Amino acid sequence: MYWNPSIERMSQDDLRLIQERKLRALVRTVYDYSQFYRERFKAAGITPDDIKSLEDLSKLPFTKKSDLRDTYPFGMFAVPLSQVVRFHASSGTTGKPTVVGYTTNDINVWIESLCRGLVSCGVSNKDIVQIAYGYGLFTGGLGFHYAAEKIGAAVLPISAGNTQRQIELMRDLGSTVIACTPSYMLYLAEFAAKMGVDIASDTKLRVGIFGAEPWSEETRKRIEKKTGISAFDVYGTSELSGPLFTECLEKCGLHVWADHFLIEVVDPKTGEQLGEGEKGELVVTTLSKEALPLVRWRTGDLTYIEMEKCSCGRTHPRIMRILGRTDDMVIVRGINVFPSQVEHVLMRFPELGEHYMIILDRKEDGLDEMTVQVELSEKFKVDRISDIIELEKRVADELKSVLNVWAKVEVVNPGTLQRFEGKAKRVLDRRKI
Ligand code: DLL
Repeated sequence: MYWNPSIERMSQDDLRLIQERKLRALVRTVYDYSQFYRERFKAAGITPDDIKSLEDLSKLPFTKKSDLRDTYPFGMFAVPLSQVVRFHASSGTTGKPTVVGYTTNDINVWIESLCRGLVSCGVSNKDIVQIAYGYGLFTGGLGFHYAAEKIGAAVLPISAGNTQRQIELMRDLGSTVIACTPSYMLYLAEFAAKMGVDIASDTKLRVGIFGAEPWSEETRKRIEKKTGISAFDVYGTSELSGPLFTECLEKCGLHVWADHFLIEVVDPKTGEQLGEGEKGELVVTTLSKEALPLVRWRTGDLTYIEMEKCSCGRTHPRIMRILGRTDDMVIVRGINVFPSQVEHVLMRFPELGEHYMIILDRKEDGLDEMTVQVELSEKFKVDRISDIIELEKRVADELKSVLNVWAKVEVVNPGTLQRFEGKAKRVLDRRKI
């Protein structure tokens, strides 16, 4: 099933023509209407006439989060505020907050993109969609809300949190689809079990659309096994609009709607464009956005691109599951460690639960120490403390072989680590405190 079949299955040559036409128009518009971009282009010695085809894309300068912060709140907007109909904002955990704005057309493009995604995950007007992403300044709740309504599904706008109510309403109303962070889904499943509700047999839930934070293939398998649902990945960022790109039923990458977004992957250090299949940082140019158009936006997210037509029939390029962020990589004893690598290892041990925390300390001798706390699985019963010690050693050995750095592993009782309703925070870096 498709939402917009003629576009979703359009030939790649035709998509390319659309992209080239829109890219030329974008460059002209931002040059004419945004002082920020005009100055950037001038500094790079570029005028709109230099951008004729997609091959010219790499001549354009990058934009990044620090640009949005430096020009807070409206310095990168390219329309007068009278044309803005909505704002979203980030909390600004690492500095000044950032504000994003949308025209009516921006909202429509966002909804259109996510409608295509919802339908590609098998969601239809027969579904009841429980939206357990936060509503408000975060884009997850409202993004899913309008798209699910547009396809004619019944929306349950419960937002994140209030976990007992989530389970009760899921059971009583017969929600068939849930949208939330993967870590919140794990918590919901655990909470339901404590209430004596088995999501697989006591509810009608059949599809979950999970994103806003990194998660692994192993976590997908665990969610599906625990709840009996089919779990799909969704990616987006507030600067690009919000949740935008999802997997389809094939589950082999997330479709990026090429009529609205032009993607590249670049070497995070040098900024050099990388080829299809090569891992690097995702860079996105928005082809339709009006209020906050982004030229070569450095997302900070690591992935690779697959151009081949998907077996679902969609021709648009795919990005693979996000492998991590350039800035959530931690350096431990000089070695680069991504939290997603740690999750990947932990989830391979059936004895372990899904909740974990990475703690970084600096010892008196100046050396870094990494501790990985992870819960024992509820199902795994231990009689002797020596079993735990042996398990900790096996996990530490496996982490060492994958990460190349030693981590102290502490297996803790189920239910003891912090749970998250929104984005999970898995790293506590006490070296900086
Ligand atoms: O998280 C938008 C969103 C809402 C996406 C609901 C999916 C579902 P921000 O708060 O601006 O926007 O955070 C964007 O979250 O740069 C990634 O690092 C991370 N992220 C988002 N989706 C995924 C995903 C929303 N599927 C930042 N896998 C991005 C891994 C993700 N990381």
